[in-house]
Amino acid sequence: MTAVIQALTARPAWKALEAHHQKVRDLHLRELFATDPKRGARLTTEAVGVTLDYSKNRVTDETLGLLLQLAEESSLRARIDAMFRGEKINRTEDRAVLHVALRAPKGASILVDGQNVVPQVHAVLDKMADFCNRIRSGAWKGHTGKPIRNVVNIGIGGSDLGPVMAYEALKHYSMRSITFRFVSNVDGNDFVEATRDLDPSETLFIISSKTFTTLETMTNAQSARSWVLEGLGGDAGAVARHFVAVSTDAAKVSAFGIDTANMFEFWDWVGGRYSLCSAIGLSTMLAIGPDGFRALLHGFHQMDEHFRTAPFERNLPVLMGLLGIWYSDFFGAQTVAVLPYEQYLKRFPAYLQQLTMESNGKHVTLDGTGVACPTAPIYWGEPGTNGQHSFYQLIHQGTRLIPCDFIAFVEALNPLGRHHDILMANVFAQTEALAFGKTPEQVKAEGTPDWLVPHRVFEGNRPTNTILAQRLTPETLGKLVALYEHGVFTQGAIWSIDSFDQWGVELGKVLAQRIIPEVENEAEPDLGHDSSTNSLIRSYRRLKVRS
Ligand code: G6Q
Repeated sequence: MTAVIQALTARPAWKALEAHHQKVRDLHLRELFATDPKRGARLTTEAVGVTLDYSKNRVTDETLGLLLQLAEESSLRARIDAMFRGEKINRTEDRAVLHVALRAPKGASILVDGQNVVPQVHAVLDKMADFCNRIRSGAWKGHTGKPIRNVVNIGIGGSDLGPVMAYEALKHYSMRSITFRFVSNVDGNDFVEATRDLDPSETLFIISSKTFTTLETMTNAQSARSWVLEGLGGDAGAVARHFVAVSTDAAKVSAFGIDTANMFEFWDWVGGRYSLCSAIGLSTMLAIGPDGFRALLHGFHQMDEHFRTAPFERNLPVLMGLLGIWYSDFFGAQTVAVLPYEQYLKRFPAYLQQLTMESNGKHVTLDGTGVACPTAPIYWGEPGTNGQHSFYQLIHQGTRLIPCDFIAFVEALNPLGRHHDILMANVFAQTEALAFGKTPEQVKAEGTPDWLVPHRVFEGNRPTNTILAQRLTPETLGKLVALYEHGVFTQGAIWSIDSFDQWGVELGKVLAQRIIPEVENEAEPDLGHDSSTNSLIRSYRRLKVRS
């Protein structure tokens, strides 16, 4: 993509937004709602079964117009088209960014270097489906002839967070006779706790690693190999029945000892944090079955198509992305809280942390110059209503502005007495209270003594989005994840950054390598670090119990 885009702060819409912000920054949501009785309905939009109520945001029609103008001036449309055309928009790694191809229907055509990648995507999906059917039916036998009853995914970062989030989110649809575990941390406690009650003869390990070199994953994979071999009498032939790999690197998979017939491939145009729809989702497919997984992909695809084709003023990811920019760059909001009122989405905020912060936590633009404004805010959150009894205090009455996304579903997956109505009432009550608060007059009218009034006042004017869908299904989950993926894309386009590299993570992958021999070797090493690091290493060497 060669289009030259003006520096962000020089774009006319940016300048206009700065001036506009001065005018509207103190405007209260009470006023905005009082002067427009239809605001709630007017600023609610629905697409592919997902409803976004963004009326409780501190925006006027002029704000929205200027934000949309900013999207145009930032060539968002051209950036979207470039991604879907398979252009190498991940410039620093010279790669296409085609997670959208992973959920394209059979028969679609998306080219990378002149080659249509959709047929290979479906070939791998078919291979995954065949494998999953064999595991789920019990046709696939372990080394001693027993069916698989436990599946352990070993991976980290993008090769873990998507699988674990999706498994938890879709547990309701999962095959309950198989136990699923996820090991990511190089801390041995993770592996030991995940396997302590499992029988190796009934356990399948999925080694998930795009590069098949990641220290944590390879260390855990080696421990898994030893655990299986010890448990099954040391016959190396057991590996073939108890290990499969998901990777882009067949040679490294083979070198580890896994037959490439048991490898599920993906490609360098799939970023780690965007890889849930690739073979990295193998554990998800094992849990919910091939049909469930295809429904998940279909949900993603519907949101992809909405993002690609809908006018920006009705485009859910674009609207959410722009509102995020408004708070982060004009109001100086440093964080965003994501609050799913759905227990199954308990790992969704953690998943979003990687998606948003690894993608847009960047300090330079595509041309290598410093960005002129804050980029990715810090994402965090917990399922409602638990958060209400802890950190919501700060959101309601603290000194920071924290825009919140509330996520809720009309139908309960496990209807139980009054639970779901009570849960939903909390969603509505919280967003109402955050927006409108409670004035000193209202507090006084309740008979509160004067000295206590300030403590009981709620300023309100705390912005929220409410995202509503009918029911948490595989399809809905796909739509929800794609909504955030494309919101991140929108913001990256406006900030003109590369949302698809992760040099900060790459650094972490090499840093420890230098110190490992210094802590492991018998002979006292020559340490060339700073005095703090040298002394920490020496203390550790002195104190550790040598095994
Ligand atoms: C994601 C990142 C990172 C990556 C992990 C695991 O976008 O690149 O989180 O997924 O570092 O990498 P491997 O899959 O190569 O083991």
